[in-house]
Amino acid sequence: MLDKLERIKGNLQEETKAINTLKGAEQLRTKYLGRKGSINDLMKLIPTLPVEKRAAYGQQINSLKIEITDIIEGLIKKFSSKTIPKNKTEIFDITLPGKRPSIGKSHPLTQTIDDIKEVFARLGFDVAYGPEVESEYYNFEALNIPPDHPSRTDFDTFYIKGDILLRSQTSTVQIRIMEKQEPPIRIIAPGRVYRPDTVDARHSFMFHQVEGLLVDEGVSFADLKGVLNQFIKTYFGQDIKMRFRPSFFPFTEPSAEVDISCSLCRSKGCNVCSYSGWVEILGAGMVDPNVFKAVHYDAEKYTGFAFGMGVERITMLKHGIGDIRLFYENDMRFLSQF
Ligand code: 2U9
Repeated sequence: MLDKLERIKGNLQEETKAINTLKGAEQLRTKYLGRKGSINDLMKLIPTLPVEKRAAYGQQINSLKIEITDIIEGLIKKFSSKTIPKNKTEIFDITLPGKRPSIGKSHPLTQTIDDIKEVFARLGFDVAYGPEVESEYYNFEALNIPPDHPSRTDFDTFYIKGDILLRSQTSTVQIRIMEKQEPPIRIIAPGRVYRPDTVDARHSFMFHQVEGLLVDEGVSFADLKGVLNQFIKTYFGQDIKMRFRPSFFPFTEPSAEVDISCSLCRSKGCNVCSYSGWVEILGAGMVDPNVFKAVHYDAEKYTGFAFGMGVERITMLKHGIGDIRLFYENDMRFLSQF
């Protein structure tokens, strides 16, 4: 009987040398410790022994079982730690929550354009779009910009071929709408514009504008102020102040540059407002009668106002963004903040 125990132990030690996988170790456990395994076979022999020998024999089988268990458990542990990283499916935990797909969001410039559209939609303005490749006529002539104006040189405009160019303002859209429609007109024109500026923290060769135009009988400068005041208060905050400074644009007369009280420092003074408490956000004025002449509107009957703003500029002012290039780099560390 003791021989048998020794033989089983010897066999196990031999077989152990050939085991090099988790599966092999588990097969060994079944063979020696399973229901039909060697240890159970030995147990079954106990009742056949003389009563006085049964206890001692039982103890020897138990000791052998403990020894075999130690050896096999050791093997299982050894190959488990090797197998898991190789075969990841074995550690797949089905109780873990699933991976949430990221939903994405609009670009900050799109958000600003959407906000602007919403304010002006409430004031009755439609949205109009037009081509980015334009002619000199729509970009300059119809807007009363004379042939010798500096903005018409190739330092300030991207010419493609002959009089074909990349539009430098979205006013082209308003001209096209006025050619097709009689007043009343109430539109905003958002879109990309192009100017050959050297790229730096404040300039880009392409940026976005929103321009607005309202034409009807009896429109006054007071209407312009009322509409812009409404926009500024809704977009920047009810406590923000607005001021008009006289200016000149070929397409509006009279013209003004419009400032707001600095929303970043609450007019206390910071480097964004150059410690003046005011920042310029747009240009505006009453449509010049020469522009009406170009689109065959009766300038005696109709008056109108127009305004234009840079989308990047007002987004930077609202959020305190110090570099325009951040908008174009597709860096999620920046974009995901909005
Ligand atoms: C028509 C007639 C007049 C649009 C206007 C401005 C003043 C203006 C600048 C703001 C910052 C351009 O992006 S910017 O550099 N725009 O100052 N724009 S009035 O006037 C028009 C538009 C259309 C038919």
